Amino acid sequence: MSLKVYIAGKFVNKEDAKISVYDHGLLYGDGVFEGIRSYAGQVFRLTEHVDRLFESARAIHLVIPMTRQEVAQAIIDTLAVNNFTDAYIRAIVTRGAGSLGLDPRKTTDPQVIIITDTISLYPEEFYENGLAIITAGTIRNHPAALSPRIKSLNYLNNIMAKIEGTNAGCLEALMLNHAGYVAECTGDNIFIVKKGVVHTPSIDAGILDGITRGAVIDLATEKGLAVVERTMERHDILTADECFLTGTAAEVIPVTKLDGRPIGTGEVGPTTKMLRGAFQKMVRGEAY
Ligand code: PXG
Repeated sequence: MSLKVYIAGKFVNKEDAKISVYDHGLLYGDGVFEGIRSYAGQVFRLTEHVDRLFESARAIHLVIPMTRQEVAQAIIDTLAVNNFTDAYIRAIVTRGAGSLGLDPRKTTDPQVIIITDTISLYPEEFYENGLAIITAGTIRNHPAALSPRIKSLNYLNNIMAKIEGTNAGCLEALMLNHAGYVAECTGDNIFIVKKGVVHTPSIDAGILDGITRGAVIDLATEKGLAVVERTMERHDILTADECFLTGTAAEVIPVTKLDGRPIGTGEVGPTTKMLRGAFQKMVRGEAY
């Protein structure tokens, strides 16, 4: 049976899920999206993802032609028609088809698309041994140009940094902000552990307000750890005891090397292991 995609209020076979070549989502990257997971039949933090989708849309002056409840229900229905319990969900809202010009007023019918598929994770060895990452020369978008808080269809900033990582043989790359401080990775937020305290860049560093980031801050706090959101320098990572990334696809993944230099002992640390284990239980609704 073919995978079903939600588009224009209907479920259609994957091969038939198509939008106009005049859609400004394609022509200009004019639109927003979300990457979401479901575990054991439950969508993880669905309300937060739907809220962020609507906030991203609001920030780009795009009116989603559905209510939050309708979008949430469409996500649940898309999982159900595909019989998925553990899946990756991509919700997309485009500006809609228009003329060959930037003006969003010349577009009609924003497209709401929901794709669910199986998730491809980082290979298991990286969860055991940690990722090696590099610092990309490409800095994160200046918040006054395109706020990194918007999950927009224009990911070129991150893609340029991702290419730098790939060329250096790394699966992720660290991005600094316009002021030279640590921002985030191309598709993940970053944390360090130093002397038992968890540190992560604050949202005003110009980063995506990651939903996994929020969940891990809650989790660490519940486990009695102090969590500090602050301005961070690359120096802080190079001198940390532990480092890890958080993201919908990655969950909690250790980083053991930055720019060829081992972080801490160069092995996955105990706090990272504990948080990863607790996160995996939490998302499945198990006691952690
Ligand atoms: N920073 C950026 C720039 C992201 O794109 C995160 C942090 C983590 O946020 P969440 O809310 O997921 O904890 C992201 C999310 C992909 C992919 O296909 C990337 C993301 C989400 C889903 C899929 O690489 N990035």
